[in-house]
Amino acid sequence: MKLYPNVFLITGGACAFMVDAVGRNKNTHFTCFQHEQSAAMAADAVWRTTGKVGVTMATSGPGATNLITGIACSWFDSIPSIHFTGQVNQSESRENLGAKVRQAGFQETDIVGMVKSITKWAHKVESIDDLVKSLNFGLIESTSGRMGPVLIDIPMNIQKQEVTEAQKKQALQTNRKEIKLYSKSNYELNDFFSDSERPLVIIGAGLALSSGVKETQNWCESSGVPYVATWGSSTYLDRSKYGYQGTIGVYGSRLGNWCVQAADKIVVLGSRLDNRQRTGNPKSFAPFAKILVFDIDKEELKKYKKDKNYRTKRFDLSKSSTLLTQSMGKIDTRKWYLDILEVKKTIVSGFESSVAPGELNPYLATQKIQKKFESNSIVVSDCGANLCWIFQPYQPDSSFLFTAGGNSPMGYSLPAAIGAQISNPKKTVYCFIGDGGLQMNIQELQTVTNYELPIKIIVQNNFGYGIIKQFQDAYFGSRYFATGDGYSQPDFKKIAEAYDISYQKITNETELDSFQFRSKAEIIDLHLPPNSLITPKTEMDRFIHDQFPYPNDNSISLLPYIYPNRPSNLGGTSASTV
Ligand SMILES: Cc1ncc(C[n+]2csc(CCOP(=O)(O)OP(=O)(O)O)c2C)c(N)n1
Ligand SMILES: [Mg+2]
Repeated sequence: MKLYPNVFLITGGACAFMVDAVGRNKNTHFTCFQHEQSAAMAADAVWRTTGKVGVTMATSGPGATNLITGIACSWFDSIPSIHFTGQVNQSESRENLGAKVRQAGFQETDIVGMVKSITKWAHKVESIDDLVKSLNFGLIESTSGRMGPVLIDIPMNIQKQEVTEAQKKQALQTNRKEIKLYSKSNYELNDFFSDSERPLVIIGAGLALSSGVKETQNWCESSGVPYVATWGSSTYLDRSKYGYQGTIGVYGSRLGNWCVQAADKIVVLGSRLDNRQRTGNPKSFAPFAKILVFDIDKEELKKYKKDKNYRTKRFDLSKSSTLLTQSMGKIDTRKWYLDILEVKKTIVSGFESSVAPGELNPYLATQKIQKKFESNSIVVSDCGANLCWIFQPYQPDSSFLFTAGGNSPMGYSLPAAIGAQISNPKKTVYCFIGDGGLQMNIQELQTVTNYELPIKIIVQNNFGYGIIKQFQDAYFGSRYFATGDGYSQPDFKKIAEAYDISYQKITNETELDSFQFRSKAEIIDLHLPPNSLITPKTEMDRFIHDQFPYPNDNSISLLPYIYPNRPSNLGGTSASTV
């Protein structure tokens, strides 16, 4: 458990002392961003790509509040990160006045109060002693149990104080207090699956973050239990293995979803099964199955209390070896595999995009570009249709692909790619992003240029907010308010020139086939048809395996089991569509 020694920051009056301290310390460095949001997103990416904890610094008020969207990315995906904000001198603070005024010191803002609900721990330090303790506590808190971000707010007068040698030692102390967590081994999986005909394991990001994927995959392969992944975990898997059946959820694969819907026993390892997985109608999810969920977070498990099909176990998945004590070898899954193979044959390849012949298909474009990746590269994907066009057709290879799955803000992938490139200087980093997303953090192109980061930025340019347009097609009579009507974009060639970044445009198959990545930073402007769609996709009130576009009116009949009515009859209300 280590802090990454390069602090991502924007300076300001209230954090100037600590920025100066980082600059003077020969063991630490800093990188200047153009927006604090980006600094926080980049810090999030540091942990995802190195396992070291990313750090930001920001000034009080607007600097601190700008961090929030990035902090939320770490919070929802359980990623450690530490954020230091400067605060006004204690003597100038509101607390000193004895009155509940909005603000006393210039730019004084209660950032701790604001981020309480998106951090594991947020604390305004009261003294230099408290600061030293907070550093240790914050690091432990961020990286233990269900991990997440921490914020430490430091008044200027405390920043100015000197730390003694003894205190320094204490601050750098890395011995981590083990938090005791439920690691009982008792052949749980074997017992649960022993009377199953169609067992399935769902591998979630929680298992991946706990480094348990490899072991679990081995267990599944040797036990004959097929398995599926969420998007968050899929990149950690060896997706070329026999037992792997694909991703699940609203934007999951047809086969993966079919497996969930047909299984009779499902074990879930570290997935919170949110509405991207189960849709807005959780009852329509795995209607034939008894489901056993393992999770470290007891609040996540409370969700299932009222559903008799679910059993739950609070469990630290970093101890998954104790769970997977031996391969099962008890039940015969040959028939189950035959069913799966049969369905695999029936299912259309999946990327039945709406584009006309000769136009660029966003799915095939991903696969072609992927073939040009350097080995062991890092790939970051953004938000919207472009995210689906990466995750859905992604082929097994040596790259590491990630996105901010839970928060999914437009504009994440550019700063995240910067964080990944700075902390992995020897790797090639590819940043995929929509035309809309690029405009959310476009200022960071200057960071790319300033630090000469050779990031390849591929703009999946469909000239609009594609994912929302598809939603408007389905439910708003194709009225493209604020997605086509009102939306605009600059000429990315001119943008590239302004930021002194190399530029290539790809508008057809020939150009796609022949282009080569250059060695320095570049923008590759991939022109896609504005009407490119996300396929497959589960629409409102449908089962997850019953995805658009509908191969025939009876896609449910793909199942060799008698199936309940569509979920609209199951009493659900919330949509899960965008
Ligand atoms: C910061 C932020 N604002 C708004 C949204 C809602 N939203 C999700 S996707 C999207 C459109 C994205 O457009 P673009 O980046 O061009 O991606 P496309 O769907 O066209 O591939 C919007 C507005 C969001 N996720 N994040
Ligand atoms: Mg777009």
